[in-house]
Amino acid sequence: MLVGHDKQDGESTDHNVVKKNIICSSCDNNCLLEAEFVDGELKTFHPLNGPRSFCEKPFFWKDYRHHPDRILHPLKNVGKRGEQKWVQISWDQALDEIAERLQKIIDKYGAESVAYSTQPINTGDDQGMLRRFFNLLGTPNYMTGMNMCFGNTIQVHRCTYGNNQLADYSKAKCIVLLGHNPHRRNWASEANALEDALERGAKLIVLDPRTSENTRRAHLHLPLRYGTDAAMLLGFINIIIEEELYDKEFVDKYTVGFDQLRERVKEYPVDKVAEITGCDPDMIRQAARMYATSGGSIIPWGPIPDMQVNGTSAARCTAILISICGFLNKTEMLQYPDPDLVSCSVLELHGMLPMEQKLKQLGTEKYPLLTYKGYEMLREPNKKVFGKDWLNLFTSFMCNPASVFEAMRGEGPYPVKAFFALGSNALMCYVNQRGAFKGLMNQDLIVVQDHWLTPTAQLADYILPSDYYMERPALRNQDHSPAMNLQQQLFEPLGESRNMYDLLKGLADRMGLEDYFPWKTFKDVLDYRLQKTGKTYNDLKNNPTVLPSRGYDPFTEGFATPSGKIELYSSVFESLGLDPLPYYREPAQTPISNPELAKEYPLTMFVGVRDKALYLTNYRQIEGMRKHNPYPEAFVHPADAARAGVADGDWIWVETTHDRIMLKTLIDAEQPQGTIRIPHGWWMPELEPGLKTGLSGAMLFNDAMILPDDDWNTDREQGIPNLRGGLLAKIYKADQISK
Ligand SMILES: Nc1nc2c(c(=O)[nH]1)N[C@H]1C(S)=C(S)[C@@H](COP(=O)(O)OP(=O)(O)OC[C@H]3O[C@@H](n4cnc5c(=O)[nH]c(N)nc54)[C@H](O)[C@@H]3O)O[C@H]1N2
Ligand SMILES: Nc1nc2c(c(=O)[nH]1)N[C@H]1C(S)=C(S)[C@@H](COP(=O)(O)OP(=O)(O)OC[C@H]3O[C@@H](n4cnc5c(=O)[nH]c(N)nc54)[C@H](O)[C@@H]3O)O[C@H]1N2
Ligand code: SF4
Ligand SMILES: [Mo]
Repeated sequence: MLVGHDKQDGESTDHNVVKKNIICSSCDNNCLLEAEFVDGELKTFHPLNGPRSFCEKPFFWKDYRHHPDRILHPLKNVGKRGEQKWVQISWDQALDEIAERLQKIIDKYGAESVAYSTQPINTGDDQGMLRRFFNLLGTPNYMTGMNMCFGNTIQVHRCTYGNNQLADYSKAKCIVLLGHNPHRRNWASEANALEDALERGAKLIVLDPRTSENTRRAHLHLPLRYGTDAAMLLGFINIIIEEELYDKEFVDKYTVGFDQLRERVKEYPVDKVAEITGCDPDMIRQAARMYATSGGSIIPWGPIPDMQVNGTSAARCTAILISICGFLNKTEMLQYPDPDLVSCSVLELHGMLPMEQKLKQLGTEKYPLLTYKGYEMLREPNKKVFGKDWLNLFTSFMCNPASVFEAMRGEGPYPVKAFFALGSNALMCYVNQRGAFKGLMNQDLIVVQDHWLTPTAQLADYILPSDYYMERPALRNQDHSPAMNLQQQLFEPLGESRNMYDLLKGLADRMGLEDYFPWKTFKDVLDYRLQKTGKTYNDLKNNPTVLPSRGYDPFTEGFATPSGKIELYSSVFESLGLDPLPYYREPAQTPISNPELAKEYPLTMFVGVRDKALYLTNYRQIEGMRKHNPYPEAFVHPADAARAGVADGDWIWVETTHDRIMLKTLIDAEQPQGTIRIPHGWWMPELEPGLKTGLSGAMLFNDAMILPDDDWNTDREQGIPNLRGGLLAKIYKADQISK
């Protein structure tokens, strides 16, 4: 499409300029960008979200797409597991062999012996096809690292008001950031929305133990102790109720359980909260008042309170604050599935997975909330309000990853013997990495689809090459949000790389499931999803965003909860034997709960502060990105460094009661004394692959090595591992031997 002729300095240059919209998937913020081609070459990107800038990551597309390490052909390991004896084979051979081996495993151990891990936002883009395939195969054992990131919060939102809710920065008069720290190189479009809100005069409250870009400009900065967010929010609720700052009419009309809530939060008077969090009581009062009385506040979702032992309670507290202050559907928008689209949940065919198999989902007994079982009471309300059975809000109906790795090691109720990591660096994106490693080593079949020989891929039997996001069309709409974004395909897939749909269809065709995969290409699936609109993907692809034709008004149509109201006291939690109200409990490993241990392990750990130039476990092979974050860095306060005898730039061991990893010291006076920052996602692709190098350093550097998956370190309700506070560590120079 010719959109215009550039004119420069009055001269006609007659360049052919073509613009195509994409959903940036260089991270999971998914900024909408316009890719500009000049004379057939991709030259630059422009933001479509507004005039502000975005981050540099998409500009590395060429280095990424054409990187010599990118896997462009199917590979088979003909040696022992982890031996790296790779031979190139055809897609047909790979699919034939995988299908045959998979069938043998199912015949011997049952379909539930197959587990799969993915990343639903920016890698798979599977449009319901991934879970469709595995549901038809008969296994309930789906998992994703996103359960630690948003997935578990959505589950809490749905139990409280029936669906996920998202903050609307454009309407906010006051913004509360729970640690969460958007800036230009960390979720740029959210950072832009924050910037706009602040320019309009919105107030900013930041709860963060350390100083950051956002604490510096906050109207109130509460430097709370790591891992105490739930206590702080219980304190806020108590103050707001005590001082009658809540919206009484709203509470009376739309909520249930207010009296029980009032009684519960009385257990969190401000002085007690000040003691738990280490913050000034007057500042806590001021923050609670500012939040409740602004006329429209938001608490944008961030993953910081998600990954704490009180993670579910913290998420419950935010949902309760939003509700009792009457901000729901004013500044905090309740989401719903687009009624005009064939829903992902429908495509997933959860109904085809027999109930008997659903109940075999690993972790169901211990952590039912995220599983099929946890949905029991929500099923009818979802049918009634949204007209959908088995409505998957992002990571719903998921097993517990720790239980899967256990079963992979042969320690579960039944064995897991086949594992698929499709767009997931599964070894590194959960916790207890050594346990995950042992589980992977005990598999009969591992299939990975990725761009790189990741540490997970190094353990595979088959690696299948994936297309890059700019090499495929996309229609981004999942059932937790009605907005639909579209992406145009910029390039053809390189080499033999293929879309995940082709892989799934290839297996389905070989395993007697071909009738359920009638679409020839991925684009046909997108057309199928759009069929109710009377439009095709091609008709719509020039629009970056298409909004649904109608909305949803919970106040007249009801909330998709068992009571039809906002459940401050959760009946779903109660039915599952969980505390229906939020609470705070001190984690097992803090200087308060275990002062003896703290003598030997004096530092409180938190995993966080994302590396600005990198994204999770990715990009370490891209030189232009890596040069800004060359090493995994531990931030250490000068006094703690002096006590441990380490200097800036020293390699150190960081040891917990679980294991130890090696990091480089970055002495940082802004890191609170007695605490240490652990980065996530570190391996070094420049190291040889294989067991000798600990899978290119993953077993030496990655945070998941020192994080246990034991019950004492997980959230009680959803089994989410704790990464923020509540774990103690000691450090020593890497050339010293631990006692
Ligand atoms: N460049 C880049 N950007 C990214 C990513 C990346 O890898 N690289 N990853 C993306 C992903 S997947 C996510 S989930 C987001 C995460 O991004 P954010 O939500 O911004 O999280 P972090 O940057 O890890 O940490 C933010 C702040 O939380 C504070 N914090 C740590 N523990 C606690 C605590 O217990 N309580 C409170 N209140 N604060 C605490 C830290 O001190 C830190 O200043 O970033 C996204 N953006
Ligand atoms: N220990 C620990 N675990 C964590 C976290 C942590 O801080 N510590 N953070 C959590 C958070 S916030 C999140 S969001 C999750 C993220 O979990 P994941 O999203 O699973 O993490 P990534 O490391 O991005 O892994 C994605 C993999 O997909 C590959 N990939 C990229 N694009 C494509 C594609 O188009 N197709 C295919 N097939 N593959 C592709 C990448 O190379 C990479 O290997 O992890 C969570 N897990
Ligand atoms: S923040 Fe950067 S990498 Fe992430 S989606 Fe936006 S432009 Fe892409
Ligand atoms: Mo995340």
